[in-house]
Amino acid sequence: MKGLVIKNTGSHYVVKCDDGNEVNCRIKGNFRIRGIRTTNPVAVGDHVSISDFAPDGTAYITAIEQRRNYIIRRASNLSKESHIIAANIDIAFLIATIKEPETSTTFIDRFLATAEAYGIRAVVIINKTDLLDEDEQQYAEAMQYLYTSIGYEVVMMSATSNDNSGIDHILQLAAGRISLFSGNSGVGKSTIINRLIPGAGLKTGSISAAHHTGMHTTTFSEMFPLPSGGYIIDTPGIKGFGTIDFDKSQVAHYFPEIFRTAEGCRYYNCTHTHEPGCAVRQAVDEARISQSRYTSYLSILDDATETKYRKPF
Ligand SMILES: Nc1nc2c(ncn2[C@@H]2O[C@H](COP(=O)(O)OP(=O)(O)O)[C@@H](O)[C@H]2O)c(=O)[nH]1
Ligand SMILES: [Mg+2]
Ligand SMILES: [Zn+2]
Repeated sequence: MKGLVIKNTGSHYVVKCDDGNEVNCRIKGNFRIRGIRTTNPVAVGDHVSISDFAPDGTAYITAIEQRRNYIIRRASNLSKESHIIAANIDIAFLIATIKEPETSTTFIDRFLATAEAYGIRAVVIINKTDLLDEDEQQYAEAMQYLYTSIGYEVVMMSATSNDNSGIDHILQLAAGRISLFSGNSGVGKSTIINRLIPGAGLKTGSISAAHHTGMHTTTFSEMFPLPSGGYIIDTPGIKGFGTIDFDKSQVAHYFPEIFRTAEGCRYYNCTHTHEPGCAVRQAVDEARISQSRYTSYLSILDDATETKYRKPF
């Protein structure tokens, strides 16, 4: 029988079978996927085959279909092992806020660059617009303009207001798809999911943030079915995609406007930092590329490794 993994509790998996039943499954100890060192070889979003039931009522996952993509984070800063957060994601929503808390543009840009690297469509949600005074509202609109002009969809909304337009917009984007919700603690992820899925009953509000910052955060993922079809992945304690090791020569590929502009650079391997004839730096000087995006590019470049980045899928 075949099905979709909708929950990962660490020791077992819940598989929604094609016949509609949900089955508790385990994996055999020696179940490994070649090429990945991971703490969990199976993740939510995986399409799997399962065995007949064992006498105790559980079944075993016997095979995983090829993934279109998957997102990982390192199990800990020191570890070479990765944790797969989710597989086969269609769309990634970044929930950002101008205040309470403030989401930095570096955080947004890292998220967007990582989504580009994974080949996952990304949407920016600017939530809590009800809190903004006139200046802050203008700042939010400037952000919306910036990211829209690069090619990203931006939704402005207030999850706690009666206005449904933001929620409706997300519903329309998420229908029939597997969606990931990311963002810093306190930006309103759970509040939004509760409105998308009446009855989801996610806890909201003052956060056990302290519990979510440690290296050893338990990372159980769950997918919630949308009434309109599709699933939303809630990843407690995960701020974004986690760190991926960018290769220095690839970073510019993940900033669409920098990548486009780099065609005009004198040197094909221009890093857009110091080279003469750099079209990117000229565009920053002339404000055709935003300074904040360029700063984010430099900060990712700074962290990136010289070694070749291997696409994890
Ligand atoms: N004023 C305002 N508060 C919001 C909005 N969305 C969420 N909140 C509040 O922000 C706090 C954190 O929300 P929560 O959904 O738990 O954030 P999460 O940590 O991202 O899941 C809660 O007190 C929510 O009621 C909004 O649009 N406007
Ligand atoms: Mg939450
Ligand atoms: Zn350049």
